[in-house]
Amino acid sequence: MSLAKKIISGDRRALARVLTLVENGDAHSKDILAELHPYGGKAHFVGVTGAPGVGKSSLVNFLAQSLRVLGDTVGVLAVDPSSPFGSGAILGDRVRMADLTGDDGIYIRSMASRGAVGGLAYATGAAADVLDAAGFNYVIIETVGVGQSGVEISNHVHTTIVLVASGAGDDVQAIKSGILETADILVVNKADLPGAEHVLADMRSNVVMNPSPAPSDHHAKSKQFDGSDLAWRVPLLSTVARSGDGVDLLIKSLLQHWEYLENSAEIDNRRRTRIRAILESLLRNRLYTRFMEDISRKQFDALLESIVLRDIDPYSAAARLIEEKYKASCLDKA
Ligand SMILES: Nc1nc2c(ncn2[C@@H]2O[C@H](COP(=O)(O)OP(=O)(O)O)[C@@H](O)[C@H]2O)c(=O)[nH]1
Ligand SMILES: [Mg+2]
Repeated sequence: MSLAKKIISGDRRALARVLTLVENGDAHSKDILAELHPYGGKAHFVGVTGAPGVGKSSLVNFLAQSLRVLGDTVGVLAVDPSSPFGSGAILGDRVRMADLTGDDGIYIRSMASRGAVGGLAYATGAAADVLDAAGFNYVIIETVGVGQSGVEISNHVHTTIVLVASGAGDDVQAIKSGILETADILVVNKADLPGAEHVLADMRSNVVMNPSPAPSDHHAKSKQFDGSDLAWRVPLLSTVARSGDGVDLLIKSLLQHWEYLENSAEIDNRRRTRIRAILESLLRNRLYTRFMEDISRKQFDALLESIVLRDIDPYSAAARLIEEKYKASCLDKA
């Protein structure tokens, strides 16, 4: 039986093997992903993002457990280079999940950025697809909310949960980095710490007033959907991820968001956005790789040196390389 078939039939060892292949950008993963593709498209992809230390891993663990208790199967990908599952602080969270170890309905995996062809975002997207094809109802991706990656995750999931924490001043940081705008659900974690009320009030006045954009007219019409409640109002929740307080309401919001996505046909938009992001990153990578294969190392290094010596600027150098390459490929054809 092929690895893909094994995964579909529920073989968790095959799943682990393929995720490693995907993570390492192994050449075989391409064929396996192709074989798995027809089986995907059913899972609810959920992104959990926020600054390091806000409690993403803790919350994801409770979320996964609670969904599992409700009868769903859950795959978790932790894309947090600073605190991968299975090492250091996260070990404590794993111990808390002990009652679910050995349960095939829950699967946790940390993703490392090393060697991923097409970058971590691509590897994560592919890994999420594998979990989807494996039949998990939910695929939860925990990502570190700094820089681009936090914003990027919203292109890869159906529901984005943004965490801020009371106490640490993370809220200000998150607002600045533009992450809050990507939220479908906003969570103020560490509600047990002093200052929670202040952060909640701050969030309430800053962001909750802005509903998600309504889905495009095209989809709304094709579904004959009543336009009255097309807009999603981002709920603002508070949690204590250490104890699991508030996770029940978070799950309620998650279910409501899924219902909104399906009723408004926004789910189609999000699926397309996700697939477009994957396709574009693949094309970018393939084209770059092919381009570089045809450039001699010597030529490249010489150009690099010219830029360092300020004989030429990087923009002109790139333009020159591209021009020369296409001239050459036209000559090849002639
Ligand atoms: N007081 C308090 N501490 C929390 C809460 N949630 C998480 N923590 C702690 O905050 C630290 C960082 O949590 P973690 O889940 O690793 O955050 P991540 O970096 O966002 O994944 C850990 O020591 C957690 O035990 C909470 O609701 N209240
Ligand atoms: Mg974490």
